[in-house]
Amino acid sequence: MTNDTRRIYLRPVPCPAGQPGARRLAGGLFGFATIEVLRRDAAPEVLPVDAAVALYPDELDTFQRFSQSRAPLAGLDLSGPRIMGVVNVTPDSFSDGGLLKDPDAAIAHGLALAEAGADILDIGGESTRPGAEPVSVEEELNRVMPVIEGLIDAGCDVPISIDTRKAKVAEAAIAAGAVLFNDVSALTYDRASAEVAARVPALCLMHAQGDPRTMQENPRYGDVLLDIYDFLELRIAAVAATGVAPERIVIDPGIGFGKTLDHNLALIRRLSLFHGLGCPILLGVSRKRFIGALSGVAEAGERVPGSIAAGLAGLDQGAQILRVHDVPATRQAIAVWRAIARDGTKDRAMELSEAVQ
Ligand code: HH2
Repeated sequence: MTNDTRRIYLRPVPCPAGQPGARRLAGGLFGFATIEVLRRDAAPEVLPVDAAVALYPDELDTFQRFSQSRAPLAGLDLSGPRIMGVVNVTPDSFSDGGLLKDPDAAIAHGLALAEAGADILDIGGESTRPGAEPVSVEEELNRVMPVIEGLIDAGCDVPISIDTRKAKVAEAAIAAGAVLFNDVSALTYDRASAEVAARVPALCLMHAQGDPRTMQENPRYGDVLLDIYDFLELRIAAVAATGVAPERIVIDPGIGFGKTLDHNLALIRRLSLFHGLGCPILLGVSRKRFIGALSGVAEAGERVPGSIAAGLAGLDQGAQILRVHDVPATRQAIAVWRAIARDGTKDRAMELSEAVQ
């Protein structure tokens, strides 16, 4: 954490890509014509892009990262939003623990999510909900491996992600065919993970404050958005130094992992800040506790509408991947959202040629 009060942080403010003067944001559906300048010790300020570029020449690389298209992640094109479908093979996950009691049920669920439009399947064998107890490597392997192997044997053509903090679990999953190592500890939990990450096609670095057992007790930040930016920046650099090309990294602010309601909302509101790190952004809001707090819905499985509202707010900030339990509902929401968002992405030449026809 730098906590440098003089440091400036630049956030591209998303707008329709067709807006005059807009540059395309991370090669996606949106553009940006203004930049919000954030500091730890001053109020935010919004400037036109050209003015910001002129004022902050040292930040040229950051400006370039705002507009660069993101490389495909494990073969997935990221020019539009992607859905990561959750398959929790745990007895205690906060919203679906114990539902997939045996590997066959989990495999069938994964195949159903793929059929319903999931672009990636995230298989997890250890709950990281607030208060969760860790499980052993052996237990986690026993939970996830039959599911990963079963999905691959069943001809599942959707890429598989392994949601684990443990190098041995990631390694076995990758050997069986998983292509994304989704580590909610950003490789800080298990020393051996860096070596595994160097060999995996794609890696998700997520921010968490503290351990699941205690993380919700009293989460604190100087500035939640800027602290997490600093953390992810350091983790990307550390991982890049071990040989992982930045194009293989996806970043995630870790909604609900050591965060209060206000922290979660601040992160979603200004999520586009993280485009400055040059990696695709993954957002996991699905059914989480903050949605219950905002809506008064105690039953996690009934938080689908709130999850979609929060997910679409993330897409409005240019997030590339939504991690969700409810794939069909999310897919429907994205289809409508996308048709509305897309209007602004026509380039001027295309609009003019349409106008003369
Ligand atoms: N959230 C959970 C687990 N893994 N991975 C990423 N990258 N981002 C997230 O937000 C994220 C995650 C928690 O959700 P869930 O898997 O449904 O619950 P549990 O940890 O109780 O199994």
